[in-house]
Amino acid sequence: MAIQTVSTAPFSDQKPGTSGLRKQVTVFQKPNYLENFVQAIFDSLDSYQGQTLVVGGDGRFYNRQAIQIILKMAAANGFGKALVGQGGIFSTPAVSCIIRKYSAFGGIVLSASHNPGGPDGDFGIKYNTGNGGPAPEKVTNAIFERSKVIDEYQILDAEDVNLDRIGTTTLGNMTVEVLDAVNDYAALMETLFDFEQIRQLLTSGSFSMCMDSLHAVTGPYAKAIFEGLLGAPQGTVQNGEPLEDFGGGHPDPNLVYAHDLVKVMFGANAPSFGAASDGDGDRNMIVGSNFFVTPSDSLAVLAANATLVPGYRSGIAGVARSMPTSQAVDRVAEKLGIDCYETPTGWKFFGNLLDADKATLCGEESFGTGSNHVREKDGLWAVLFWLNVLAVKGQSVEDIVKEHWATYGRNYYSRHDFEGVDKTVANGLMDGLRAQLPTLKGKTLGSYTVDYADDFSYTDPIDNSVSQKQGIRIGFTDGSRIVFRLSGTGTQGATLRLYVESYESDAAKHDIDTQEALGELIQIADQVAKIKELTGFDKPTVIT
Ligand code: VG1
Ligand code: CO
Repeated sequence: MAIQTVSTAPFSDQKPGTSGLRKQVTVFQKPNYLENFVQAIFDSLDSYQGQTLVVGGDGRFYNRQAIQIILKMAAANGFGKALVGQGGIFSTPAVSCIIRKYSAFGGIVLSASHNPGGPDGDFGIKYNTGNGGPAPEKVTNAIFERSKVIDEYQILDAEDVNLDRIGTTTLGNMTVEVLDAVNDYAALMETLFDFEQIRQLLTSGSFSMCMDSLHAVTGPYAKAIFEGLLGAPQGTVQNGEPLEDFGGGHPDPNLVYAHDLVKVMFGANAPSFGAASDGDGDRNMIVGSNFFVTPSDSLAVLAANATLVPGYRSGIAGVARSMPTSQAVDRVAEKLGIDCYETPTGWKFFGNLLDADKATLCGEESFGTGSNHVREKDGLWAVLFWLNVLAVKGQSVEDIVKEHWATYGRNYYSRHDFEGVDKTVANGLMDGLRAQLPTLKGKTLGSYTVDYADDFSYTDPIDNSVSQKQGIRIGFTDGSRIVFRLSGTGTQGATLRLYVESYESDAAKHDIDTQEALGELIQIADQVAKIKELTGFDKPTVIT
């Protein structure tokens, strides 16, 4: 088996976005495209010779081929060992768990998360560091710089590895160990949650649950944990077979794309509890009987109830949320007397806070919640957390959330996505907003007065790195906010995200329809940014 050095020419478009490099499958299939990026990753790392690399993906189309290439390149570049999930499968939180458990040097995650898959869909790749978390910007910038000048890569000329058989083989001088994809992750969950109490709830006969894996990676994890370890009836997990194209759907757990779950949970005789997760298993959607829990509220409820759960019994050190996430969790932190951090969008910004034990729970409005148990957001962890809280409190999802609002007040919150906007138009819209920023403060817009208007900039409190232009915020004197940003995970055109939030302390006003409660702010956002006029969209593509 010989190491081959292959000449190549750089691609100019390998800049990682919010979460790694995401492109259409057809782009990744171009000769040398994947190889260049993988070599750029390795070239940006120091001292990994003889060390361990974790490799796994969400099972989407091109996953297996990509893993074979990465393994042969890792062997040629001098890694000592690779840990791979059986069938090439690992959920994103499972990769994080495995990196940490086996003290690996780092890992490569293959996924485009919530983006559709299949030959005409998307593919993605990202590098995670030794703490198990997505590489920070310092590293992703170095990878991008390297990708712009790369002229050769190294790959082993060898047979493909059998990814389906658990056990150890060799590839040149590198050992390849194929691991059961679920076991280590499930074992970690058992250390955090009261499985016995959850089992009693799920087998009591008075509680029912529906988990929708959207034909994506959590199927085998959810079946093993809920139907296996926790005794829930067969069929609790729906759409539980991971498919290379996710059955043609968007593996995105929201009210639009998780339509099968929505039908069950908002239909007659709805189960007590419903949940869904995304392509790579790091997102979660929580629903009660006829009741949707916003991810921002979910984070706040988990923080408020953390000590009911064994893994967090002794309290949480702090919380962190991405900037566009609602401020519901801030109120919980205030009451608990702990710090609340506000970071840019993307899980990579939570890593330092988690490592330094400044934050224990983190969350994003985009259906991502997690804790210091790994360094990724974790869909099934959030589902188990909710089940554990439900088992202890013996209340319905709706009662828990309404009680939470009565205690802390309600942050009405919604995100409007405008998908497939022309890139130039979207950039023009953001530039137009930026140009207005200096003049907005003190202005009256409808019944609101602008308190501040800026382009969010974040200084990491641990390493002092600065990230600028992370979203335009317009805050009003009563605490309401509108936020605009462009997505960094899409692969075609641009997606404009509008985030709208207002606060209501009066419990008598907690039952208003969200779009109605935010109606005036939504109108103001459209006027200020000229969304309809510039994009030609008369309504958002997705409202959550
Ligand atoms: C979106 C979400 C962001 C999330 C990211 C990755 O990014 O808004 O909160 O961290 O996806 O999620 P953007 O740039 O499109 O808004 V996932 O599940 O890829 O890993
Ligand atoms: Co994801």
